[in-house]
Amino acid sequence: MAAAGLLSSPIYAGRWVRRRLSPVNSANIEKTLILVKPDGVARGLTGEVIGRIERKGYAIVAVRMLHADREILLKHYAEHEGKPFLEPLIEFMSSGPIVAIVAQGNRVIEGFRKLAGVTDPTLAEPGTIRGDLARDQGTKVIQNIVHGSDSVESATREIGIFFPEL
Ligand code: DAT
Ligand code: MG
Repeated sequence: MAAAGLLSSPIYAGRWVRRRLSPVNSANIEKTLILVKPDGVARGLTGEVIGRIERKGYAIVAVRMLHADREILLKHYAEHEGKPFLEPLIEFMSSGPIVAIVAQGNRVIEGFRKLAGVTDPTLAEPGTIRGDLARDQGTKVIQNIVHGSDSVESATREIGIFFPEL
């Protein structure tokens, strides 16, 4: 078949479209760890956060309320070892109960990070959890309502910390 004929063949075009859209349109079911932080729980925003996850279409597959201790938080935030905000972060995260959630869906890791908005709530877009519900408190650590895993590796590791039975 001549090159032009090959390109216009539906089979070839179908392959090209599938390759161009990958991985966006290919099945990529993931799980992510979400935490409603002590500020979110104290303000009664747990239901709001879960509602936004569900309304987006992700499935909630596990939920647990706990008061995290230093040991579990040092494990969870191991990537931030040595950073100046680690101590205030651990103090804040252990200051009250948190709600740990596992959500599942196609590309949920990236999708929940978009729902959450960027780290700094002053800069997070309106429409996001952090942009709508949090603001700069002038504290040493940024208080921003939620945590969401940032990669498949982090998600697997973090789910193992909060839900060892899964
Ligand atoms: P994210 O939660 O958006 O993934 P991160 O993993 O970089 O952000 O940091 C973990 C948390 O630590 C973050 O939600 C808020 C706090 N934090 C991050 N950077 C900070 C900074 N420069 N000063 C104070 N707190 C910070
Ligand atoms: Mg992070």
